Amino acid sequence: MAKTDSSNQWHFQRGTSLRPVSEGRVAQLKPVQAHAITGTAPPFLTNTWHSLKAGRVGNEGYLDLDGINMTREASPGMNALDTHTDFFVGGVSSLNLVNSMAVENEPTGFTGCIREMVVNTRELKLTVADPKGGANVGDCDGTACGYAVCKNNGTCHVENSGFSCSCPQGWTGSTCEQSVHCSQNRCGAQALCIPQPTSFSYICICALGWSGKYCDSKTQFFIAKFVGSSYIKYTDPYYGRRDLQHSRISFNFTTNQTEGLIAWMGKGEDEDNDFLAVGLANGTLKVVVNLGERISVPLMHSKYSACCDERWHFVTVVQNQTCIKVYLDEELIVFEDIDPHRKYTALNYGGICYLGGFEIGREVTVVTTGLFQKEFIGRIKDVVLFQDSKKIQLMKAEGYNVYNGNYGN
Ligand SMILES: [Ca+2]
Repeated sequence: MAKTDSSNQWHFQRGTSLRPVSEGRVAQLKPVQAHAITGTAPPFLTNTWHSLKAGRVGNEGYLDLDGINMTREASPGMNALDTHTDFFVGGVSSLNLVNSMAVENEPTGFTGCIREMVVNTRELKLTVADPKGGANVGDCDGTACGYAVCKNNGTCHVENSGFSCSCPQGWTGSTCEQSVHCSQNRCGAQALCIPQPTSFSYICICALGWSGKYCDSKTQFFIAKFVGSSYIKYTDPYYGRRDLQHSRISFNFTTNQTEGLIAWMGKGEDEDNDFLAVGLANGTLKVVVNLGERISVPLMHSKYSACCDERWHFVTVVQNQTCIKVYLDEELIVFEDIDPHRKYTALNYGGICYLGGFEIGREVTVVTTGLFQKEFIGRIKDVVLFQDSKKIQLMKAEGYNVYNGNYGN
């Protein structure tokens, strides 16, 4: 890919700052998107911003500059890229680190401005506080109107005293960060205000352990009720000593819905993360396990309907390397080897277990890439990880919009 005409090659050299230098080869870009906006460097002397996207789909690498796309096939034999290394932007600590295959001439650092650096879906904050380190980097904009100072499509104006934002309709605050419907809300400190534009009003969504219209009453429970847009994020304190080749999760649930993600063991941060997921799809139990590269297919068993009857059901999922067993109401309903080649055998779930869904604003369909359609509505209790003798303490987790389900509805 590097041996193309000179203009394409320029794109590349700029593109090399997008990926970990230790990987060396351009064609090994991640199988998902990375994009950045660069500008003001020769031969682009126009002081305008340019949009650059680079990535890989299958064995095709692509590069897109201001909407003009260039796609080439990668070298054969590449099927994965480990990007869990340091990311360098604009240059590296030592130019000796740059693999000679990545550039045609001597490597040099980037001169110009870079903003909106997004890797997969996560933006790298190019601020003083966020990166691990850096040198010789200054503020680029030079005015108080830096990149994305005004939120929600507000327009920034430079003022003598700094900046001001003109906010679009429905938004207010000095940086347009607040919905007008929430500008005078009564939600307590343990709550999020969610604007309801259709009713010109708002609702309060309570942090785990709080309840009431304004989230000002403390609550405790052992049965968690998920009402929609609800989630619990539990961090496993014993993760460091777990045997990740033999994992297990069990819980009780009840619902009247036919769709919903019940439990997701895994960080869910990017699509390379391992996970073990349990939920409902079309009214039946669905289990999906990713031990690496998403090579296994979802496991379902339509014979045993577990939904909609509002009765308690007991689920246990056991992973012994690549063998997965699923028990529903103490009956074995799935027993499958998801990868006889044993390419990946450990569930590296990062010590994170989500129940019911993900953080507010992170849609279940997006995070699960369509494996599950929506968040869980119903009740969950008795969650046990591995062979622990105790249930996890729900009240010690992080969560929102989860309420006391101990009694009745
Ligand atoms: Ca793994």
